[in-house]
Amino acid sequence: MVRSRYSLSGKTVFITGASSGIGEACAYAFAEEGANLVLSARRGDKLADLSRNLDSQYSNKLKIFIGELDVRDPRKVDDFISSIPSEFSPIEVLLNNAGLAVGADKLFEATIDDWERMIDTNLKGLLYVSRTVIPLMVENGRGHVINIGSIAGREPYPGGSVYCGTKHAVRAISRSLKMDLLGTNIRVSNVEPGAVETEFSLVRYKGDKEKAKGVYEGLVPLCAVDIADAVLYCATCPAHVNVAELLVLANSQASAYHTDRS
Ligand code: NDP
Ligand code: 8X3
Repeated sequence: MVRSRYSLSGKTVFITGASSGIGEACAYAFAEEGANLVLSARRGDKLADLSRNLDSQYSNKLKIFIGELDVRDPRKVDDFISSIPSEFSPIEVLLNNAGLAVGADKLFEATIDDWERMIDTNLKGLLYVSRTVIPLMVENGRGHVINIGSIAGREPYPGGSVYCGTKHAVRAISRSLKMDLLGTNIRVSNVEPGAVETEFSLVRYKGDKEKAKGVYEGLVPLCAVDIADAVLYCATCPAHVNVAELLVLANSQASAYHTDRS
């Protein structure tokens, strides 16, 4: 038997944090499916490059709307979503991907500013975007919310108290949201990557390239495309299937604490 796939051709996918890493890889993956794209992040120059590359790769056949959006500001989230041209309606897939870790300090030594950046982005930002987009999906009777969680949402590790806390919250929110949406056709998936080599560690270590490189030393980590594959799998399952949670680790990683660096 061949797996039937949910078609995304001509449907709209809205990605937060599309300017690099997993979000960017997902933009390419959804483009390959023929989806139209709404791409947001704070770095507009990166989005413009991405949009140009997609236009040239797909000969301007896809509709792409890009816009700068800092998900930490609820008013900007509302304004951004109101500014999406009507030709992109309805939004079929919302990929809540924007997120970051800042620092890896012990809880009692970390700075409040680092905590606030993580909580405001990973947790509150995801909530603001979801609160604005999901009513449109409910009205339309269809949709799929895909949240990027993390192995850190299952296993806390030292130096990760607040980052792990935000990703545990994303997991809980994903599960509650699905309960809230029972009776609609809307799906909710929580995709939970292990170590993926992106700009993530460079951001976490505030531009320290050596420290960032050290995270992946000796490992064969995941790359962003591996997670885009997992996201696409969730989004293309037949409409009666909801992949609720998907933990994806590199073959060299068994848990947050067990990695093969040989
Ligand atoms: P990157 O740093 O490469 O990408 C993060 C993306 O989030 C960027 O596009 C960035 O865009 C965006 N972003 C950050 N802050 C904001 C904000 N306030 N508003 C809007 N966009 C924002 O890292 P990844 O691709 O690895 O991270 C993507 C997601 O995957 C995150 O949620 C992360 O927690 C999660 N994850 C990553 C893992 C990893 O090992 N890499 C493992 C598990 C989960 P810009 O700076 O332009 O705003
Ligand atoms: C990122 C993965 O384990 O570095 O969410 O926190 S980890």
